[in-house]
Order: sequence, then structure tokens, then C-alpha cells
Amino acid sequence: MARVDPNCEPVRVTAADLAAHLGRLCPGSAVDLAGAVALPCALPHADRWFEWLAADRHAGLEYLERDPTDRVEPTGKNPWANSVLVFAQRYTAGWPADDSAPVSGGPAGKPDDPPWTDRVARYARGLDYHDVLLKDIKTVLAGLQEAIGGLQAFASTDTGPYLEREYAWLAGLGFLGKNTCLIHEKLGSGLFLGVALTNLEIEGLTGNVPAAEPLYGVTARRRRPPKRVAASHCGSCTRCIEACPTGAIAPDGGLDAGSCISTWTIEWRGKTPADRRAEQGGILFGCDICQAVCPWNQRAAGNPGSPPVRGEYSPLPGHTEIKLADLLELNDDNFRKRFKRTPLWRCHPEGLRANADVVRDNVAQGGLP
Ligand code: B12
Ligand code: SF4
Ligand code: SF4
Repeated sequence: MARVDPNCEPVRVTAADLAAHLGRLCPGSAVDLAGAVALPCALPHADRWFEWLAADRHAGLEYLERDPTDRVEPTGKNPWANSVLVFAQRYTAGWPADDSAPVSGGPAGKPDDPPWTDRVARYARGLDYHDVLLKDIKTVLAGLQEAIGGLQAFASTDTGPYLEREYAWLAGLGFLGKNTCLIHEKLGSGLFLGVALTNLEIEGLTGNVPAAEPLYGVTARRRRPPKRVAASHCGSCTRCIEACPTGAIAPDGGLDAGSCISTWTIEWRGKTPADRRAEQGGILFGCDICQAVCPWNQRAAGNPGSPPVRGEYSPLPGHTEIKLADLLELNDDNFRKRFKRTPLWRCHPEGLRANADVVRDNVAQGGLP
């Protein structure tokens, strides 16, 4: 896609026409959900973001400190943008209720060294979504550009300074769980998100009121649209809060990233705090516990009508055979060969070895089921 011309003119389209185009283009690119939010937009949970940052719950992650205002209002730096398109792609069809792997770091009753897939979060078992989803979004945008003359768009997934979950909720892709994940009632939360700033002026969007359904969905969220769209459908459930082994989820649904195994094993590259190593259990990379226990994900796993998940997110050939001992001794060259273009690339070889070290110690101390 060509670079955006910052002096581009707005292009008008109706929400109905845009929905028809997305309905034609998304299935061919395995994009499962797509919606839109008009800009500028006052985000209803912007305060949560600023309070989270001010309370130092961002685990010292420098990239989050860089553009705090852009994350809630991208038009400051991109005055040409009139809307944000939001896309979601599944990486798993839910978590079966009897799947103990992410909870214990290995299924109960199995030997001390379960396969690699039992220790690695589902999002990270195949190719890197930063490549796969971004390419798919760009294909959809190229199709939209053919259909809508003058459309300009800038796409990103994860790395852009935007509160992707908040935009996804407003665009009708799902609701916000106490575990902070964006949850679709039928597909669960095993979804990657991506966004594209565009110069589209979309007639018929609801402002900063969340849409009941996205403009395109591989499956509808519910049988009938509700009278009022809520931010959350967790009700009195607290399963994720109780299951989190590090107590990282607050009762109001916020998350302390500095206490999250996902941060320790991915972002801090194996620098799990010395006094908290036992809490990591048998988990090698990422953490799925607060999603695996969620009833919406367990229901999604039992939904036989779910369309297939993109094959690129399945474990790569040879990876399922990797054992803990292989990782403890993994040299930099082999790391490059095995994990290039996968999410594990982010934690560098020394990070993966350090994560394996923590698991080895926890297994040796016999604390795992
Ligand atoms: C920093 C980051 C992390 C940090 C902090 C996570 C966090 N909860 O804040 C760490 C390293 C811990 C992390 C972990 C994971 N991450 Co992450 N992460 C991000 C990143 C880059 C920024 C998130 C952020 O801004 N957090 C700040 C908080 C304040 O904002 P927020 O969580 O988005 O919540 C906002 C709203 O949703 C709302 N809100 C949040 N929760 C609730 C709850 C209620 C009840 C209400 C009313 C409102 C509300 O308020 C907030 C402000 O608007 C995003 C990509 C992006 N650009 O957005 C990916 C992203 C959130 N991560 C993602 C994934 C897949 C994961 C993991 C599942 C990976 C894994 N298996 O290990 C875990 C999940 C852990 C968890 N429960 O969140 C996906 C989530 C997809 C989804 N379905 O929600 C994203 C969107 C990446 C992507 N493009 O797909 N991540
Ligand atoms: S990802 Fe794991 S450690 Fe982080 S909040 Fe969820 S359950 Fe807790
Ligand atoms: S486990 Fe329960 S509280 Fe947590 S996100 Fe799922 S429904 Fe909400």
C-alpha cells in the first residue's frame, strides 16, 4: 500500500456500503470481524488508561509511556484521519473446559516434561500475527481502495499507539472482560486485533456509543441485538481473577502488568522477579490462564459451527517435539532457525533460556501438578 498523503481529502461512504465491501473482502483474507469508529472520538474508558499509566501498572514498558494521548486520540498526530477500521482474526477456537495445560504448565498426570505446546500460550504456537494479520488487513484495504476511490489508510496490529481493545469494543467486535480481553460472545477472546486509520467519513456510525454488531462478522454475536450495548458481560463471574496465579487482575477488571506472567516471559525476556519465580509454574512463554478459565472461551470451544482458524497459527512442524531440555541448551543459531517469524522471537535467545530455567527449577521443586 502506498504511503498516506497527509493532505488527502475525506472520502464519504455509507456504513451499509462499507459493510457490503467488507463482507465481500474479509472472508478471502481470513479476517473474522471488522468494524469502524468515527474520529475524533472521546473514548468512554480513556480515564482507565491514564489512571493505569499514572499508577505504574504498565510494568515499566517504555513504549506505553511514549504516546499516551495518541492512544486515545490518534487525530492529534493524524489530522487527516476521519475513522478507524478495526479487524479481528482468530488464533484459536476457544479453550476446552478440560484443557489444563495453560493452568498448570502441563496436563495433570503427564510426565514432568510435557510437549512444548503445553507450556507456550496459544497465540504464540505458530507464525507471528504481526506479519500474518497485517498482511491480511492490507489485502482487505487494497480491495477497499479498488472499490472506494481516494481511500487512504494506515494499518497496524499491536504496535501502533492505539487502545485497540477499546476501539474494537466501540466498533461492535465484542465486549471487555474483567481479564481486560476483548471477548466475542460466540468466538471467545482468542482473537488478534488490528486497526487502520482512514480518511473515510462513514455515514451511519453511532459516535462513541458501542455498536451491537460489527460491520462484518463471520458469525453474529447474538441472535437478537440488545436494547443497550454494555461494556462488559461478565456479570458476577470472577473466575479469571481467582485463577490468576499471580493475583494480577483487580476486582474492577484492571491488570497489573508488572505481576503478569505474560510480561515476565515475553516483555521482560525472562527477568521474572527472583522472589516470584515459583508463581510462573510450568509456563514457558505467554500466559493463557485468565482466558482458559473463561466460560465464554469454553463455550466457544464447544461450538461445532465455528469456521476454521487460520492454519498459520497452528504449531510449526517440529515444534511440538521440542522439550524443556532442548531449550535450556538452545544456542543463538538454533534459536534463529527455529523461532524466526514466530512470536518467541521477541524474547531473544537469552530470554527463552531464562524462561526455561525458571520452569526447570519449578519442575525440580515438584510444585507442578
Ligand atoms: C501492553 C500490552 C500487554 C501487557 C498489558 C496487558 C493489559 N491488560 O493492559 C501484557 C504484556 C501483560 C499483555 C499480555 C497479553 N496480551 Co497484550 N497487549 C498490550 C498492548 C500492546 C497495549 C495494551 C494496553 O494499552 N493496555 C493498557 C490498558 C489500560 O488498556 P486495555 O487493556 O486495552 O483496556 C482498555 C479498554 O479495553 C478498557 N477496559 C479494559 N478492561 C476492561 C474491563 C472492564 C470491565 C471495562 C468496563 C473496561 C475495560 O479500559 C482500557 C482503557 O481504554 C495491546 C495492543 C494495543 N495496541 O492495544 C496488546 C493486546 C491487548 N494483547 C493481546 C494479547 C493476545 C495478549 C495476551 C493474551 C498474550 C498471552 N497469551 O500471553 C496477554 C493477555 C493478558 C491480559 N489478560 O491482558 C491482544 C488482545 C486481544 C484481545 N482479544 O483482547 C492485543 C490487543 C494485541 C493484538 N493486536 O491482538 N499485553
Ligand atoms: S495472563 Fe496469566 S498472569 Fe497475566 S493476568 Fe492473565 S492469568 Fe494472570
Ligand atoms: S472469566 Fe468471568 S470475569 Fe473473567 S473475563 Fe471471563 S466472564 Fe469475565
